[in-house]
This record gives sequence, structure tokens and C-alpha cells, in this order.
Amino acid sequence: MLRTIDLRGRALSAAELLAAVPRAGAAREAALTAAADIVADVAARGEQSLREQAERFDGVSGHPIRVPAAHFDEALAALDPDVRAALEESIRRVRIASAAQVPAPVVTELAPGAVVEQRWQPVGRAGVYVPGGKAVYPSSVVMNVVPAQVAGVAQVAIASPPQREFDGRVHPDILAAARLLGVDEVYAMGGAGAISALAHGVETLGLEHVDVVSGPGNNFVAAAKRAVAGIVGVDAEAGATEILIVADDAADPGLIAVDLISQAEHDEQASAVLVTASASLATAVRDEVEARVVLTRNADRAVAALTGPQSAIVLVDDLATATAFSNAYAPEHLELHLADPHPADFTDAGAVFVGAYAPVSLGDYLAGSNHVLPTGGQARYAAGLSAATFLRPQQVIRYDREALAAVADEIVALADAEALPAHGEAVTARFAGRPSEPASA
Ligand code: HSO
Ligand code: ZN
Repeated sequence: MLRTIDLRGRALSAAELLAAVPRAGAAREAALTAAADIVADVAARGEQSLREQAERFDGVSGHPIRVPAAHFDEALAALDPDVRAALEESIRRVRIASAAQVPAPVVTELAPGAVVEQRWQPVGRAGVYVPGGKAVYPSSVVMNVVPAQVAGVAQVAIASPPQREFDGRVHPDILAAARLLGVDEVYAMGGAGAISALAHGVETLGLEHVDVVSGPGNNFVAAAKRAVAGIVGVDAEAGATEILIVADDAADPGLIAVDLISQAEHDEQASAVLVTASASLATAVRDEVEARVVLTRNADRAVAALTGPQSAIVLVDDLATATAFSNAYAPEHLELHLADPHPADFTDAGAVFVGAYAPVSLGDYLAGSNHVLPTGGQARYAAGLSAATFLRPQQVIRYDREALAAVADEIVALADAEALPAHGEAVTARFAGRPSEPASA
């Protein structure tokens, strides 16, 4: 079922290693043009376009798009108390970790009276997309909204598809999670249209455009985020989930199997990869996966994901090659099941889970870390969601008279070199014919 690729005895480049386990993603290119059309149509025709899309994609019409206040309390009352308690604990942990991770302002004195400060400014409005098709994840409401709130974003709006079986309402678990977080601006709209509506605003709905759009979604949502990236900030693409496990002889094959299956159950396109130098572990994991996956509730999806070309057990010569493979792959989630793990060697991964007691499921719900992470190799350059997604570093420059005088000649030299003498004059004018006292600026 889970195929084994034997790369032992071959000195392969990073590109060759990567080619051995291709990611699923052919559908992406087609989504780009379709999503761009939808984005443009919503920008031009607003609510009318959204309603046509709701009919076409969600099978819903005549529904309130802005969720009425009463629906939140109804949804919270209907929420299972155990689920509510779990969400509350998740919120608590993500809030604590996110708040501790907010970057501090930095004041740098470069010379006497010459100060550059960097301070972090929250965006004014954030728009959070919460999927509602195959996946209805109240945990994703927590993972998006908490960092925005911790960053100090004053207004958070949520968009999630209207559900046919709930009279065109947003899924009640998502409304309940929003209510727990104190968010009351929620719109029943989905897909690429929702991303456009958040980015451009929709006057008839009283929806003001946001400054940052975040959140996971399918290929269309990802493509729409790319289409609006010029007018709002967007987070990294969080597409079909990925788990890569690096393990050695000391690892427990049963635990590796359940972790691979846990992420494979999300989606037929999910990637589950084990990289190891241990042939006996590879065989044991393959057998454990085969025995266990059929017993799980979402066996259909999990089997499809595990048998797809994007999933494999990769046999390599040694830990160094396994590390090189992982860094080239840049997985969304990386688990290390090693006798002596060195997480610092694994530079390219959305999140790294160390040891037998840190499964990805922990991070999905309750670790306190964020589960909205870059997929598709974007971990090479992008980060998971955090308060920083909603913050902009801003520089504040303070120089007094003496401090400016000390660099005036250098400014003039560079301005002249660039044939921009007015730049130099803007500095020399401050000193020409003026008393040099008092010394303060
Ligand atoms: N593993 C998913 C997040 C998730 N899992 C939500 C369960 N619910 C992507 O990181
Ligand atoms: Zn998950």
C-alpha cells in the first residue's frame, strides 16, 4: 500500500531527491485562471456575484450572508460541552504562546542622538477564511483568530461557506468557535468569491475591505489569495496537508503508522512520507500502516492519500541524507523519531515535532502552536500563522542636529553620485546660515 522507494547507494542532488516523491498539485494551474475570474466578478458586482456563486457552488440561495447576532448564541448552546471545553483550552494555550511570541520593539542608538526604532503595528482589519466543504474545522477558527487578536487587530471578520443542510447558515461549530472568541462579524460566503469580498469589501453587505486575508483552503481559495495579494496581505498557502517523518531504528513503527494515517485522513491529496535509513523500520511501518488504515473511519480518504504518488517510505543511506531530503522537501509538518534528535539541523519545515510524545495531532489542536502552516514546499521561505502575520514592522527615525551633521557629508556624496543633488541640499539647508546653538534638534 505505502510504496517504498529505495534510494540507498545513490548520491542524489536535492532536486533528484525531491523528484522521487512528487507533490500532488496538477490541479493548481487550472484553478488560477478560474479563481481570477471569480475574484474580478465579485470586485465588480459584489453581493449579486456572491449570491450566484452560492447557488452554483453551495446549492444555497436567499440566505443571510452577514450572520445575524442570534445565530451565534444558538450555535454555542448547541455545542457539545466537551468540545466547548476542549476549544477553550486550545484558545488558552494558543493565546499564551502567541502572546509570548509577539516581537518586541527594538531601539538602536547608532551614535549619540542617532536613533532608529522598530515597532510592530497591527493591521486595522483581518479577514479569516474558514473552509466548510469536506473540512469543517472549528480548531482553524482558533488558529486564525487568536493570533490576530493577540497582535492587536481591532476588527476580525470571518468568512465561511453557507451550508445547505443548515439553511444556508455557516456551520454551527464554526459560529460557536467565533462566539467563544468574541468575533461577531461572520459572513456566509465561500471559495474564491469570499476571498475577493474580504479583499475588496462589499458595500451592500456593510463589509469593509480588510488589510490581511489569512486561512487555509482548497486550490481555488489559494489561487484567489494569490490574485488579491497586490491589494491585501495574505498568509502562506495552506493546502493539502503534509507529514514527513524522519526516524531511526529506535523508533516505534506503530506510532509512526498512526501519525502517517492521522494526516492522510484529511484529504486524498494529503502527503505522508517516512524517510529512514533503517530497512527493518521501513518494513515494520509499511505493515503497521496496512493493518491499521482499513480500521479507521476515514479509511477511503486515507488509503487514497497513502497510495498516491505523493506518499512513500523513502530508504536512504544515513541520517545526513534523510536530513537533506527533509530540508529539500520542506514539509508542512516534520516529526523526528530519533534516538538523538537535533531539530536545529532541520531548517526547512513549517513545524517540527520532536519525539514520541509530540504527534502532529497535538499541534493540530492543543500544543499551543499554530496549525496553519505552509504547504507545497512554501516552508522554504514562508512561516506558519502567528501574530506576526498581522503585524508590520515600522521604523521610526530620530536624529538630533549633531547626529545629522555627523553624516551630512556622506549624504551629500551619495546624493551627488546618484545625480540627486536636491537630496543633499535638503540636508545642507539645515545648517547653512543658521546658528549652531542651541545644540538640540
Ligand atoms: N493538520 C491540519 C489542521 C487540522 N487538523 C485541523 C485537524 N483539524 C493542517 O495543519
Ligand atoms: Zn490534522
